Amino acid sequence: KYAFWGSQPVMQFSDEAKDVEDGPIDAPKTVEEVRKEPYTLPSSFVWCECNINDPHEVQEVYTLLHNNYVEDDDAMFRFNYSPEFLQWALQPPGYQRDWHVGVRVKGSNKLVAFISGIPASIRFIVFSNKLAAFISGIPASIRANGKPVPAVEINFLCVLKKLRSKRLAPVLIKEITRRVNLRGIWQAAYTAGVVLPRPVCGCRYWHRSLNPKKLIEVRFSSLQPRMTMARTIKLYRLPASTTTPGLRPMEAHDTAAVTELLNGHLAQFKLTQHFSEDEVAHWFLPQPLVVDTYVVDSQLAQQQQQQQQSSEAQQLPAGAADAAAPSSSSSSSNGAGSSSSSSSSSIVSVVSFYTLPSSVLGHEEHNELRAAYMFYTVPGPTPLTQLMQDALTLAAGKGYDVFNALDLMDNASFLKELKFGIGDGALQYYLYNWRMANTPLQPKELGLILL
Ligand code: YNC
Ligand code: MG
Repeated sequence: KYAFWGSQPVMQFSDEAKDVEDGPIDAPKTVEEVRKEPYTLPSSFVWCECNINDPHEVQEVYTLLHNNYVEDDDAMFRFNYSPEFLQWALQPPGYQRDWHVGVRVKGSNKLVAFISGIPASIRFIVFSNKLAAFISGIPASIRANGKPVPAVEINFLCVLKKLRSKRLAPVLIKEITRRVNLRGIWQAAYTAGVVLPRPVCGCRYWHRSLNPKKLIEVRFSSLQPRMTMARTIKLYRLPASTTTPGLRPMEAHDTAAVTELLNGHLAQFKLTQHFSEDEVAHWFLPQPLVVDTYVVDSQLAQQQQQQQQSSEAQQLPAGAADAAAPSSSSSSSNGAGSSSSSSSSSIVSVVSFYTLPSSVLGHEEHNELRAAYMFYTVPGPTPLTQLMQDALTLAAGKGYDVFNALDLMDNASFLKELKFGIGDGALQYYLYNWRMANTPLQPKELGLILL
């Protein structure tokens, strides 16, 4: 069992006793010690770099994944990452083209396998249990001592269906590891549906129906006992507009403020990512059908409130306007005006989601499920449930069929109230060449979202 993973520097199922210390598993190495030649492929295949900027090459990766990437257990749905999404996901600041690794058939040149790595600063909390307990009275921003470690996130491992079970995957993994090590990076994070040695955290997906009729038609969900379609549609109906004052799409000039909010918020989690401003601009600035980010702008909220007050005042009989003004200004209930941020920015909250449709396999009427996935969110003074209700409202308005979220970070606090249902199957988080004390983490201790 685990012929490959048993030989790798990952936490093993047999070594849980070692989990009192944090840090690298392998003895430190230098770049000079890293093997210079690519690993050997079976003789009919060759390595290639996929140029994701090239419309033809990104289409080749798209097609490989479209036909061969992750499916649900019943083979009814398959992830269908769009070419635009792949360009976003694979080309963050500092991306390396030789970490977009393909395998082609000699002669025909057909792309038959792929694996990718992207740079990311990962913050691992490095306290032993005792120290963490002792220190938990100290504010999270200080407690999260973890200096971010340069690492990679590995994703989009895929082998053509016809070439499965031939041990190609371990060769792809060793080759990307070599290429990452050649640049002096020794740690990685990745997720998978399968259980491998040894998860640092196990999460579950939850699903919120936005278009219940279609979800039932494609058998993503089923009509609950004693529920009619009409009642189901009514149950999941969302308001026509959002409720948080000052909510608007993120713009480029918000980048510094969002970076500060995001890193400050994420510092409380035991395993998370640290973002530079360039990375925030890349990962969060809205791109249609790729990523959507909204901010709560307290200045805008105030303006909206004043506008509302003056229009209310105009509707009141003469003399009543003065009396009405103070009471309505004190009725601001969402707290968006009370930024506690030290900077001068008026951004107090962030909410984001990305677009990842699935192909519906073998259905006469429908061929695509339009899914939004919750990305990083900073509630700030806005109640998280309210912020997420607005995200659902926005996603429904944009025509998504379902909104998905993991049970990590503080998400358990809103999932049931906002009518998410738990999905089948888990998403396991893994670290390469890093041991963490006190694993598995609870999902609420995890602050890392991979695409
Ligand atoms: C998987 N998902 O256990 P053992 S997630 C990692 N991640 O090894 P073969 C996997 N390993 O048990 P196949 C894996 N699935 O002998 C299987 N394995 O130790 C292990 N599916 O290899 C498996 N994409 O080539 C076994 O299997 C060995 O032909 C068997 O290929 C596997 O992207 C796969 O689910 C997944 O395309 C390519 O089934 C294929 O079945 C496929 O005989 C559909 O492989 C798509 C799919 C996976 C999505 C993902 C994250 C990948 C992380 C890889 C590990 C990265 C480590 C860090 C590297 C950088 C380090 C630095 C610094
Ligand atoms: Mg294989």
